Amino acid sequence: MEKTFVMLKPDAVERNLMGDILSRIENKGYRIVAMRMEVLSDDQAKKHYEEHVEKPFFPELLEFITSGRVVDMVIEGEKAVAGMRKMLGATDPNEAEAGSIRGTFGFSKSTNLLHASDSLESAKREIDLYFTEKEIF
Ligand code: FUP
Repeated sequence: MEKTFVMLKPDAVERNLMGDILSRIENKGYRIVAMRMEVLSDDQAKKHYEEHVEKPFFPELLEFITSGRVVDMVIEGEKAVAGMRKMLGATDPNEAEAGSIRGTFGFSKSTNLLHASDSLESAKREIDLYFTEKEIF
């Protein structure tokens, strides 16, 4: 069993896609072991996206990710890290597979609905950023 970190971004919440995305995750057989809605501070967003802080698109990313409610989640399941990335689809929704979440609902590379950890190491780091050990049993 693996745990991975998933975040519904402000566009997903704003567009009322939470239920649809959560049911896809549950229907896949994954367990949502922790979940919280919040508005990220600039500080939290910089920690989350530390690998992108120097990138040219970072100011736009920071503005977007702090612009509204997000939903932080820990998802558990067999091979859940790679499985969730597959369900997300490519970063650019125009290149994402048609059946993926981004391929189905997304239309912009910068507002692409959700985040999921890209490796077991990132999953551990990101879960630790958002949840305590006690919350993710
Ligand atoms: P992903 O892991 O698919 O979420 O994508 P990345 O880690 O490469 O990028 C993180 C976020 O930065 C993306 F969700 C959207 C944003 N981004 C841009 O806005 N422009 C880019 O050219 C690349 C990424």
